[in-house]
Amino acid sequence: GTIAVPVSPHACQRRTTLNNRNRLFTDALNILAENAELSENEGPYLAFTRASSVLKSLPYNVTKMDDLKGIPNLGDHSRKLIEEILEGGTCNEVQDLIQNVRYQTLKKFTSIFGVGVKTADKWFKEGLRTLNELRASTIKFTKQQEAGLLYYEDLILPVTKVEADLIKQIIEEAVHRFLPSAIITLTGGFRRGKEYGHDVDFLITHREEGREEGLISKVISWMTAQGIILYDDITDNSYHKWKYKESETFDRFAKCFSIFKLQKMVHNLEPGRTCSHGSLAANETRGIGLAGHAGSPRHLTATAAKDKDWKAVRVDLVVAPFGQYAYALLGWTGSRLFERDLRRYAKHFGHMILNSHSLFDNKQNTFLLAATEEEIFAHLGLDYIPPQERNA
Ligand code: 8DG
Ligand code: MN
Ligand code: MN
Repeated sequence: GTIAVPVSPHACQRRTTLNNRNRLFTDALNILAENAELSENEGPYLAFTRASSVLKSLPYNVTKMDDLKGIPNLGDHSRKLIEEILEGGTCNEVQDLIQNVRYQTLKKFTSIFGVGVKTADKWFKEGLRTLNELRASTIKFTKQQEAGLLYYEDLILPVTKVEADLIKQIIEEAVHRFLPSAIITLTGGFRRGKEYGHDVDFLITHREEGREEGLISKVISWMTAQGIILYDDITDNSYHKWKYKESETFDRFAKCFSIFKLQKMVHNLEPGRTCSHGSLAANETRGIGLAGHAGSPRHLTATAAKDKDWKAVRVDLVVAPFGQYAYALLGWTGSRLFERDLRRYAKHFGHMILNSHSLFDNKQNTFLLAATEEEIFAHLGLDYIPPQERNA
């Protein structure tokens, strides 16, 4: 017979590739997780996210409840959902949710760059339901939200690996102008092997620590002058103000949340045909085209034109000093649950504090240096998990 290898309850102790054999269940669980997140129910959000994640890591298709024997992170609610899907192919709670107006509206609003759950909920409670209602309203948007609405139709399109590699070349050219031997690494989902992403994440460093200081504003200024940047929000490095013992989700690196204007390489779409995507929100504004400007006083519809030769793409740039590079790389590669469980594991099992800058050992009262991700896993007493297996 086969010897069952126990499945760890920690995502950072599992190997999760992109080959998800249980999509039917994980899609349903992700919808429940998303709904909990949109209702700011942190407990259920984590429970459904963990349940989904553990199923993603299984090397077999679940075909009967017996297949779930000994699998951690599956509560009663999640098990019931799996059972219902095994019996009838769908889950009533999920079917109801995807028809639910609040769920649909909050999902649409939070898909706008710069809009979080609290803001989306506020707009929903004010009776707003569509993007055009937002655009026509008297709401005072942040600069980020204005850009989010302006480039909405492009930003909800998946970014391809080909586009990510093209953006990498553009950034390399810009960065090397100011710092010739700077190292630029593709992080986030693309480093985990994904073919599509919602944005493109980059980490930049230089072997001579200190040389990276001030780089980001020079690079963004130059690219802005080249007409490549549609939006940028630069944050300076504030690590010096940080109490190192905090394990915050957000780091203190110099960074830029931006929107690139990516020139389309080939015009391979027939005239009048748009890229296919199933989003309601996209359909809602489609057809406005340039004429849409008349009905939208604040011109928040720049990407509605079908025949434009560029695409707006979200890009995150992060600059790390070389001594923190391995920690930054680990922190920016994700997935989000993998990161969360790494920090939780460090705290509870290693009495250590992990963040994207460092690892602090409470017992030895010292920072543990690392030049590679492998060394960080070793400090934590974990088997090394390569990026392609961090899709938790
Ligand atoms: P996607 O873009 O394809 O949707 O997937 P992703 O690449 O895994 O997600 P992401 O939202 O781009 O986040 C990439 C990693 O960056 C993720 O593990 C969390 C990490 N990260 C930080 N700080 C911040 C931050 O301030 N904002 C965001 N969005 N992500 C951050 O370490
Ligand atoms: Mn990303
Ligand atoms: Mn990102």
